[in-house]
Amino acid sequence: MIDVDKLLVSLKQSNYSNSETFLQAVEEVLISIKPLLDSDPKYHKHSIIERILIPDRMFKFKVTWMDDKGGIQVNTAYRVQFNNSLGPYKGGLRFHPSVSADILSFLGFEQIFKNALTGLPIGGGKGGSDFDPKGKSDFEVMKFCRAFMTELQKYIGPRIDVPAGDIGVGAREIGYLFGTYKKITSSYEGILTGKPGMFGGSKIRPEATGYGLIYFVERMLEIEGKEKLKDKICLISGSGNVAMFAMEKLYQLGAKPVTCSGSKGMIYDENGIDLELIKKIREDRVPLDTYKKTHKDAKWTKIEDYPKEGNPLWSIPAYGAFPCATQNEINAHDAKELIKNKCVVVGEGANMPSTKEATDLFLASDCLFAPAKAANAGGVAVSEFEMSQNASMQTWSSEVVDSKLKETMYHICDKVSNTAKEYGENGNYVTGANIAGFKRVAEAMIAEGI
Ligand code: NDP
Ligand code: 2IT
Repeated sequence: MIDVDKLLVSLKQSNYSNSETFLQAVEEVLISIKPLLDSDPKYHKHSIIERILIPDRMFKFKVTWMDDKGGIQVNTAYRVQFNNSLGPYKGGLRFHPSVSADILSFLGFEQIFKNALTGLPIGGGKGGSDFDPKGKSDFEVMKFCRAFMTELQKYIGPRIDVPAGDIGVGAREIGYLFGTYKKITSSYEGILTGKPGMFGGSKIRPEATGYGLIYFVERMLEIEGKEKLKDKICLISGSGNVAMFAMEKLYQLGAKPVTCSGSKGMIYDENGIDLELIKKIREDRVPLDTYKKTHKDAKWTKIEDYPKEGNPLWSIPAYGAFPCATQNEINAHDAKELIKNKCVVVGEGANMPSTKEATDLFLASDCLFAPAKAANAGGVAVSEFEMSQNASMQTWSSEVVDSKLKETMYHICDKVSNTAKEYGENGNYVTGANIAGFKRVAEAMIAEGI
């Protein structure tokens, strides 16, 4: 039998001792799959846990580029190829100053199980750099992307590893990265997803993570016998790709998102967030508090004015809460506030936005909790649809992609809910997601041998 507690203690004392975020993700998975590990000795016999915790490989490389003033800039970059038992490594690229081996290991590890949950043939990976696109000119971003891809192109390929976007990497960056790959290799291939449409990008890929999140939560509410989102007040954090399209889908369903945020602060607009304005703010790359100029009733709270215990965004009474910014953005205090205010559902758009303590509080409460690796899988699912379209030189319509996305999210939700029931944890979607995702990868690892 696998002694999960002993394993966690030894991991914390091992080479991973400085990988706090990675260990947080590992702990959640290992604790919740205990019922599965105890039910069948084959996972122990094939050393699946020991094997799955170590990435197949991790590249670390230097990116040297020239800024607009002629100064030489240096960044550190990585690609973690975690597990390809189910298909080519697949996962986003993050450009943010906080990027480190620890952060990308956590994201790559989560991605294995998320991708498995989609039921599609994709393995898990992640990459990125500590480069900050904020405040850089388009030309500087292009030069960074050129230098970054000059190295990354050695390791990727349509059947090897297919990166996409994540924080700080959107259509502009993907366009430059794609252009560089093409220039170096002379090959016009689907080596990235989330591409602009003119390079073979799928319809609905920009919308997919946000829309998928809301489809998942819609289904979860139905399964759990709760009221639909129509007419309900919702809280969103973040104001990037995932946040914007989660808000768009909420509006389409008749709900009212009243908050959004960024790294400098948060907006609370009781009348409902003006989504077109947020899109314009993002497009023009201007500060989020620009919103206040035209919306005098809205409240802007600077991050410096947040109370030290937590984020005031989560203290606003609402039916649904959708963290769509970054990891560990909901702490125990925030979770208590949401629970106290009788929030009915928390749907994680970002990757691991709730701390371990916050997750435990949600699971012990009446608040439904849709964990990231299930609820935000819509983005990577449509990325796989993009790979399919590229491989067969086809272009699917928005209607086709959207209906396949919805079907996929409903299917994941049903699978997670049924798996939780099967292992005696009815309503615990964390256990359901971890067991269902792990099982699919483990079966493949056993079948392929060592
Ligand atoms: P974007 O770069 O488009 O937006 C990120 C948003 O989060 C911005 O509003 C940003 O604010 C805010 N943010 C980022 N870091 C911090 C921080 N440390 N503190 C406060 N706010 C922060 O990224 P995405 O929308 O693509 O990604 C958001 C989350 O969703 C991430 O966790 C990502 O891993 C996850 N995700 C993304 C998918 C995708 O398809 N894009 C798929 C699945 C998950 P500001 O602009 O001020 O920095
Ligand atoms: O976290 C994620 O799932 C993503 N950033 C999207 C990955 C992808 O390959 O589309």
